[in-house]
Amino acid sequence: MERVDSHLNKKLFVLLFTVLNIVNANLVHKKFEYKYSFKPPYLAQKDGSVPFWEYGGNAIASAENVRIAPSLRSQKGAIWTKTPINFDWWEVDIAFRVTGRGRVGADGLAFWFTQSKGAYDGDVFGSSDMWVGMGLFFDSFDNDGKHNNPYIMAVLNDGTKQFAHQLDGSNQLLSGCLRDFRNKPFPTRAKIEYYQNILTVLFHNGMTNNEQDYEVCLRAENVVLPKNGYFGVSAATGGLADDHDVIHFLTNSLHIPGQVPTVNAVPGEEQQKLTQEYQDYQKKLEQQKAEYRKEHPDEKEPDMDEWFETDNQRELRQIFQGQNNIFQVVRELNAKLDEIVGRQERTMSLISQTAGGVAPPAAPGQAPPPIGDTIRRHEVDAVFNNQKQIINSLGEIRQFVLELVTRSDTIINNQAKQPTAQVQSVGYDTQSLISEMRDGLNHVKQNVAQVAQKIDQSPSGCPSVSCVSVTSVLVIAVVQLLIILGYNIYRDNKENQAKKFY
Ligand code: MAN
Ligand code: CA
Ligand code: CA
Repeated sequence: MERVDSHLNKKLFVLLFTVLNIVNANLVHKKFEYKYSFKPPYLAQKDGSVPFWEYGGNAIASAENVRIAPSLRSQKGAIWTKTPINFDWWEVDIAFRVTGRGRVGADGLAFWFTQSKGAYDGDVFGSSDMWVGMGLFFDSFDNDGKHNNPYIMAVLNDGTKQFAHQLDGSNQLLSGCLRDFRNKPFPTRAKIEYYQNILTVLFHNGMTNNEQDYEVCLRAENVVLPKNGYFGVSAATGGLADDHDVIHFLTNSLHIPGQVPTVNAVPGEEQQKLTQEYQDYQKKLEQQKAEYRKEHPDEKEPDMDEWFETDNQRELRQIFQGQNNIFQVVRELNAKLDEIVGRQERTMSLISQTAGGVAPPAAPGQAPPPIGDTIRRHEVDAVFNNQKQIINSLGEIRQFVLELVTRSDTIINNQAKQPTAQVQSVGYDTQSLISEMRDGLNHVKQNVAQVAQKIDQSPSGCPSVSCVSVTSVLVIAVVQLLIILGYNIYRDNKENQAKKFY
């Protein structure tokens, strides 16, 4: 019961958190801070400078990225904002690539927000130790041999602590997560948010190019960072080396609802500085143009149209981007569909297994196999066929029985008509013969009795006429009877033999 309650509480918490996030997202005002950002194309200018940033050590900036530390042994480099920030809360999105040919690389990359700018060749991932503020370290190399790198961690410092490089800062970190960020197909990304003293780090593992694929790495409350600090990125290699490239650094200031700065509220002094900066850049550009013309007097004035895209080019680019987006969406849908199909197939096979016997997978375009104890089409057909066969057999049996009946009827009739048939075991003639014999014998008996009576009535002594004795008469009668019986048996035998042929 308690477990159910805690589960429910967790769910409610997640729901509340999501709702709060949505409400926050709708209310928090974001402003892009170009002076604390860099991105391609034209990330670095021709002279190699990155506007509003300063870099040093082994760092090299190009039009496409800033290589903070190259894949050579013992390199250190860093890039820092020129000016401190003038807002309290912020969100920074950095896209970077840590690449190297080794199975293990080193040493890693650091994102900084500190009270003052750090060094360009320091001891902590290429920048200064004993910093005041926060360092977010992407530590590739497992110095303490705990098999827990690459690791991402936030470390706070009040300027008093030395970073324990050999322990990978394991006793100093505020919070962190174990994530691989080396050699990914797309740039890895981190979104670092500092809003109302809550520090949140989201990480994108670079396995897709999808903006939605961030996941939480760490979240810490009651974090106090310096006011008006500097942003920086540094990197270092050691005995092992990776390339450490930052592709973009995009800063947004975050403003609590009701405290949103008015758009034109640029202080006069600031405005003047900006105008001055702009004019300086313009001058520099003109100078460079003049120098170029001097060096290449034969060359025509470059066609300015080539420098900018035409309407058609822009339209084409937009179409291309739109198509790319559509392609991306279709690919995601495809992946989801594959996942659904996979799940369905797994469920089907599980169900058919539990129902007894594994069903064959459905061929594409066919109906999926039936589940549970429902009957299948081919089984229905088989039942119908069996039924048909049974009906046919029954018809044949009926026919056979009818034929048997008629035949037996015929036989009975024939037997009734034929006096020799076995129904009458004794022949008709024999019966009449026997009754005739019985009658004859009775007649003989009567005669004998009459004779005996006459003898009794007559005076004693033998009659004058000669007479046959009784014994002789009886012997004659028995002989007669035996002859008749013998004849009868002989005839029956003959008839039986004849029937066998019939
Ligand atoms: C050497 C040293 C370490 C470093 C590793 C990995 O051992 O330079 O400081 O972390 O190589 O590069
Ligand atoms: Ca390390
Ligand atoms: Ca470690």
